[in-house]
Amino acid sequence: MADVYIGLGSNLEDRGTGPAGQLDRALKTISEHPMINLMAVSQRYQTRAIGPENQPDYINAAARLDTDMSALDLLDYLQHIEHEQGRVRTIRWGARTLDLDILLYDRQTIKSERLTVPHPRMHERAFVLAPLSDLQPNMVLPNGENILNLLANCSDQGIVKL
Ligand code: A4P
Ligand code: MG
Repeated sequence: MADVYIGLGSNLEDRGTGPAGQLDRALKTISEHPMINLMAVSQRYQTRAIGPENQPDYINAAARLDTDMSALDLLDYLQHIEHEQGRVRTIRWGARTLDLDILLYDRQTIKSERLTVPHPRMHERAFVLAPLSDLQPNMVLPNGENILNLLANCSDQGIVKL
Protein backbone atom coordinates (compact mmCIF):
# COMPACT_ATOMS: atom_id res chain seq x y z
CA MET A 1 0.00 0.00 0.00
CA ALA A 2 1.26 3.47 -0.83
CA ASP A 3 0.82 6.21 1.76
CA VAL A 4 -0.40 9.20 -0.22
CA TYR A 5 -1.28 12.82 0.55
CA ILE A 6 -3.42 14.84 -1.83
CA GLY A 7 -4.35 18.52 -1.87
CA LEU A 8 -7.88 19.70 -2.67
CA GLY A 9 -8.88 23.19 -3.73
CA SER A 10 -11.90 24.99 -5.19
CA ASN A 11 -12.95 28.57 -5.74
CA LEU A 12 -15.92 28.25 -8.10
CA GLU A 13 -19.30 26.61 -7.92
CA ASP A 14 -20.54 23.97 -10.34
CA ARG A 15 -24.24 23.35 -10.90
CA GLY A 16 -25.24 25.03 -7.66
CA THR A 17 -22.56 23.46 -5.45
CA GLY A 18 -20.07 25.94 -3.96
CA PRO A 19 -16.38 25.35 -3.17
CA ALA A 20 -16.95 23.57 0.16
CA GLY A 21 -19.53 21.30 -1.48
CA GLN A 22 -17.06 20.57 -4.32
CA LEU A 23 -14.58 19.28 -1.72
CA ASP A 24 -17.31 17.17 -0.07
CA ARG A 25 -18.28 15.64 -3.40
CA ALA A 26 -14.69 14.87 -4.37
CA LEU A 27 -13.93 13.23 -1.01
CA LYS A 28 -17.05 11.10 -1.25
CA THR A 29 -16.10 9.93 -4.76
CA ILE A 30 -12.52 9.19 -3.67
CA SER A 31 -13.74 7.20 -0.65
CA GLU A 32 -15.94 5.07 -2.91
CA HIS A 33 -13.06 3.81 -5.10
CA PRO A 34 -12.44 0.12 -4.32
CA MET A 35 -8.66 0.55 -4.41
CA ILE A 36 -8.51 3.63 -2.16
CA ASN A 37 -8.85 3.88 1.60
CA LEU A 38 -9.52 7.45 2.69
CA MET A 39 -7.62 7.55 6.00
CA ALA A 40 -7.99 11.16 7.16
CA VAL A 41 -9.11 14.60 6.02
CA SER A 42 -7.66 17.89 7.30
CA GLN A 43 -9.49 20.98 8.48
CA ARG A 44 -10.61 23.31 5.72
CA TYR A 45 -9.04 26.70 5.08
CA GLN A 46 -10.21 29.82 3.30
CA THR A 47 -7.20 31.03 1.35
CA ARG A 48 -6.35 34.03 -0.81
CA ALA A 49 -5.71 33.03 -4.43
CA ILE A 50 -2.09 32.65 -5.44
CA GLY A 51 -1.72 33.46 -9.15
CA PRO A 52 -4.05 35.77 -11.11
CA GLU A 53 -5.57 38.10 -8.52
CA ASN A 54 -9.05 38.70 -9.92
CA GLN A 55 -10.48 35.43 -8.61
CA PRO A 56 -12.39 34.44 -5.46
CA ASP A 57 -10.78 33.01 -2.32
CA TYR A 58 -10.26 29.24 -2.34
CA ILE A 59 -11.34 26.57 0.06
CA ASN A 60 -8.40 24.19 0.53
CA ALA A 61 -7.88 20.93 2.39
CA ALA A 62 -5.65 17.85 2.29
CA ALA A 63 -6.34 14.15 2.67
CA ARG A 64 -4.34 11.04 3.45
CA LEU A 65 -5.01 7.92 1.36
CA ASP A 66 -3.82 4.32 1.35
CA THR A 67 -3.87 2.82 -2.12
CA ASP A 68 -2.48 0.06 -4.31
CA MET A 69 -2.92 2.28 -7.39
CA SER A 70 0.20 3.51 -9.14
CA ALA A 71 0.81 7.26 -8.97
CA LEU A 72 -0.17 7.67 -12.63
CA ASP A 73 -3.37 5.66 -12.24
CA LEU A 74 -4.24 7.79 -9.23
CA LEU A 75 -3.56 10.96 -11.26
CA ASP A 76 -5.89 9.67 -14.00
CA TYR A 77 -8.60 9.03 -11.44
CA LEU A 78 -8.21 12.45 -9.78
CA GLN A 79 -8.34 14.17 -13.19
CA HIS A 80 -11.47 12.19 -14.03
CA ILE A 81 -13.11 13.50 -10.83
CA GLU A 82 -12.02 17.08 -11.67
CA HIS A 83 -13.62 16.69 -15.08
CA GLU A 84 -16.84 15.20 -13.65
CA GLN A 85 -17.10 18.18 -11.32
CA GLY A 86 -17.02 20.73 -14.10
CA ARG A 87 -13.32 21.57 -14.26
CA VAL A 88 -12.44 23.53 -17.38
CA ARG A 89 -8.73 24.18 -17.99
CA THR A 90 -8.14 27.69 -19.28
CA ILE A 91 -5.65 29.94 -17.51
CA ARG A 92 -2.82 28.43 -15.49
CA TRP A 93 -3.51 29.04 -11.81
CA GLY A 94 -6.90 30.51 -12.79
CA ALA A 95 -10.16 29.94 -10.93
CA ARG A 96 -11.45 26.36 -10.88
CA THR A 97 -14.33 24.27 -9.57
CA LEU A 98 -11.91 21.60 -8.35
CA ASP A 99 -8.16 20.98 -8.24
CA LEU A 100 -6.82 17.67 -6.96
CA ASP A 101 -3.03 17.44 -6.66
CA ILE A 102 -0.85 14.54 -5.58
CA LEU A 103 1.38 16.10 -2.92
CA LEU A 104 3.30 13.04 -1.71
CA TYR A 105 3.32 9.42 -2.88
CA ASP A 106 5.04 7.08 -0.44
CA ARG A 107 8.09 9.33 -0.07
CA GLN A 108 8.91 8.70 -3.73
CA THR A 109 10.44 11.30 -6.01
CA ILE A 110 8.74 11.18 -9.40
CA LYS A 111 9.63 13.35 -12.39
CA SER A 112 7.76 12.45 -15.55
CA GLU A 113 5.99 14.44 -18.22
CA ARG A 114 2.63 14.23 -16.46
CA LEU A 115 3.64 14.02 -12.84
CA THR A 116 6.07 15.67 -10.44
CA VAL A 117 6.03 14.40 -6.86
CA PRO A 118 6.48 15.85 -4.27
CA HIS A 119 4.33 18.60 -5.75
CA PRO A 120 6.91 21.16 -6.93
CA ARG A 121 5.33 24.21 -5.27
CA MET A 122 4.04 22.69 -2.04
CA HIS A 123 6.95 23.85 0.12
CA GLU A 124 6.09 27.53 -0.43
CA ARG A 125 2.28 27.39 -0.10
CA ALA A 126 0.47 27.84 3.18
CA PHE A 127 -2.73 26.47 1.60
CA VAL A 128 -0.95 23.11 1.24
CA LEU A 129 1.29 23.14 4.33
CA ALA A 130 -1.37 24.11 6.89
CA PRO A 131 -3.77 21.26 6.01
CA LEU A 132 -0.86 18.82 5.84
CA SER A 133 0.21 19.87 9.31
CA ASP A 134 -3.29 18.96 10.58
CA LEU A 135 -2.76 15.45 9.25
CA GLN A 136 0.82 15.06 10.47
CA PRO A 137 2.35 17.97 12.40
CA ASN A 138 5.87 16.53 12.51
CA MET A 139 5.99 15.65 8.81
CA VAL A 140 9.36 15.85 7.12
CA LEU A 141 9.40 16.04 3.31
CA PRO A 142 11.55 13.64 1.26
CA ASN A 143 14.18 16.41 0.89
CA GLY A 144 14.49 16.71 4.68
CA GLU A 145 12.44 19.90 5.16
CA ASN A 146 10.08 20.07 8.13
CA ILE A 147 6.61 21.31 7.14
CA LEU A 148 6.12 23.47 10.24
CA ASN A 149 9.35 25.34 9.49
CA LEU A 150 8.19 25.83 5.90
CA LEU A 151 4.77 27.01 7.09
CA ALA A 152 6.38 29.62 9.35
CA ASN A 153 7.94 31.16 6.21
CA CYS A 154 4.54 31.76 4.57
CA SER A 155 2.72 33.53 7.39
CA ASP A 156 1.83 36.43 5.03
CA GLN A 157 -0.39 34.40 2.69
CA GLY A 158 -3.77 35.13 4.27
CA ILE A 159 -5.24 31.79 5.23
CA VAL A 160 -8.03 31.26 7.73
CA LYS A 161 -8.95 27.94 9.34
CA LEU A 162 -12.70 27.37 8.95
N1 A4P B 1 0.98 17.51 -12.71
C1 A4P B 1 2.31 17.38 -12.46
N2 A4P B 1 2.54 16.99 -11.21
C2 A4P B 1 1.31 16.87 -10.61
C3 A4P B 1 0.91 16.48 -9.30
N3 A4P B 1 1.80 16.18 -8.35
N4 A4P B 1 -0.43 16.45 -9.02
C4 A4P B 1 0.43 17.91 -14.00
C5 A4P B 1 -1.34 16.77 -9.99
N5 A4P B 1 -1.01 17.15 -11.27
C6 A4P B 1 0.31 17.19 -11.56
O1 A4P B 1 -2.36 20.77 -13.71
C7 A4P B 1 -1.52 20.82 -14.85
C8 A4P B 1 -0.78 19.49 -15.02
O2 A4P B 1 0.06 19.27 -13.92
C9 A4P B 1 -1.68 18.27 -15.05
O3 A4P B 1 -2.13 17.96 -16.32
C10 A4P B 1 -0.77 17.15 -14.49
O4 A4P B 1 -0.36 16.26 -15.52
P1 A4P B 1 -3.78 21.40 -13.77
O5 A4P B 1 -4.51 20.97 -12.54
O6 A4P B 1 -4.37 21.12 -15.10
O7 A4P B 1 -3.50 22.98 -13.80
P2 A4P B 1 -3.14 23.95 -12.64
O8 A4P B 1 -3.53 23.35 -11.32
O9 A4P B 1 -3.68 25.31 -12.98
O10 A4P B 1 -1.59 24.04 -12.79
P3 A4P B 1 -0.56 23.76 -11.71
O11 A4P B 1 0.72 24.31 -12.26
O12 A4P B 1 -0.58 22.34 -11.23
O13 A4P B 1 -1.05 24.70 -10.55
P4 A4P B 1 -0.95 24.41 -9.04
O14 A4P B 1 0.47 24.59 -8.63
O15 A4P B 1 -1.70 23.19 -8.68
O16 A4P B 1 -1.70 25.69 -8.48
N6 A4P B 1 -4.40 29.55 -4.65
C11 A4P B 1 -5.03 29.10 -3.56
N7 A4P B 1 -5.28 29.94 -2.52
N8 A4P B 1 -5.46 27.79 -3.46
C12 A4P B 1 -5.22 26.89 -4.47
O17 A4P B 1 -5.63 25.72 -4.36
N9 A4P B 1 -4.22 26.49 -6.64
C13 A4P B 1 -3.50 26.87 -7.69
C14 A4P B 1 -3.06 25.87 -8.68
C15 A4P B 1 -3.07 28.26 -7.85
N10 A4P B 1 -3.45 29.14 -6.74
C16 A4P B 1 -4.12 28.69 -5.68
C17 A4P B 1 -4.52 27.33 -5.63
MG1 MG C 1 -3.50 21.05 -10.30
